[in-house]
Amino acid sequence: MKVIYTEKQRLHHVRFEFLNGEATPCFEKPERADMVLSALNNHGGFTMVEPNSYGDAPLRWVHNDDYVDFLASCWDQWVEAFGDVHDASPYCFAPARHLRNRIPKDIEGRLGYYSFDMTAAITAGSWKAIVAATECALTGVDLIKQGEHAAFALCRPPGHHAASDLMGGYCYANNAAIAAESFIRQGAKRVAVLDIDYHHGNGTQSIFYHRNDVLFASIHGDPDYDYPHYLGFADEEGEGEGLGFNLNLPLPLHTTDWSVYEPVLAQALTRIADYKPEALVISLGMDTFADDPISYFKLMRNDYQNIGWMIGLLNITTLFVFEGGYAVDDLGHNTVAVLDGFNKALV
Ligand code: SP5
Ligand code: ZN
Repeated sequence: MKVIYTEKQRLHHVRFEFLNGEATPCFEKPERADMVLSALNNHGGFTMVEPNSYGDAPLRWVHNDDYVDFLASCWDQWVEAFGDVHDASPYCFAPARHLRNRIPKDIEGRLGYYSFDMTAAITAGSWKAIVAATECALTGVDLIKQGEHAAFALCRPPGHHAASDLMGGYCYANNAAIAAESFIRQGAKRVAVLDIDYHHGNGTQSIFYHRNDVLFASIHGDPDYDYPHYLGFADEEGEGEGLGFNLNLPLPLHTTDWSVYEPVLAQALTRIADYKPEALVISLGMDTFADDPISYFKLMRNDYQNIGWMIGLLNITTLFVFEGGYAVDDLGHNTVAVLDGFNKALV
């Protein structure tokens, strides 16, 4: 299987995030990708590929122009105001957007306008890394269009929390949504996105909520009790033409082990098979692992092999897009287990 990765993604390295009432070193860090790369190398059978250049036009397929322009210009505007000592981070937000949707000129006003939380800071190299991550996903789509049955886009920063004009949850550009849209723009009539990150893919859901050409299915911790708190409930089924094409499968935080997870994964895969998509995008979050430092599910190494196997049995061309996962010591092995299980289902 081909793996698309570039060192350019290292340019994004946020120092602190806000967690449990304090500033703490950011869990989403470049070492995460290093662990996956070394596990892929140790395992063998994976071919590393550099991404092609696509520029920022594909971001604009699913994100607003003004939001993309903001991402591109944020760091320079921040440095002008505050220097380059601290990462650019919001302190206020725009819940009154529905009353007055006005974008202020000040950088702090703009940061808050385009954020839904305090865990997506912008650093000197963030914009280059954000574009590079989308390019990894887009290259994966093009490899599949050229005949690969599957590919793995090792993206950083992750993307599934990013909405059309909002960043948050370590996410800025929605790599999986851009990949799905690329399949559509290259002629696919139906694409499915299966999000198995521990956290609900609120960004991806919102991007495709009114559409029936992209089915979104997500298995995640119950948002009544965990992040992203305000979306991800079972009664969110899509709207308008999109009604019936959004499937949320929230699970209890502390009691979800393989025996709970497996039948729900089977349910999601059945829905996807019934939809008959021409391509499948997996938002591959590894934070469902028992030892993840910010999540509560209890999946184990062997379970990841099974997840990959079950996805592989669908026999649909599949792009894996890396999302969360913060237990760095096990992150590589667990990720490889998914891809290895997928490959074993094919033979
Ligand atoms: C890409 C990704 O995995 N982003 C996740 C960001 C989650 N950040 C918020 C974590 C909040 C943890 N608090 C849990 C309290 C449960 N009651
Ligand atoms: Zn997550």
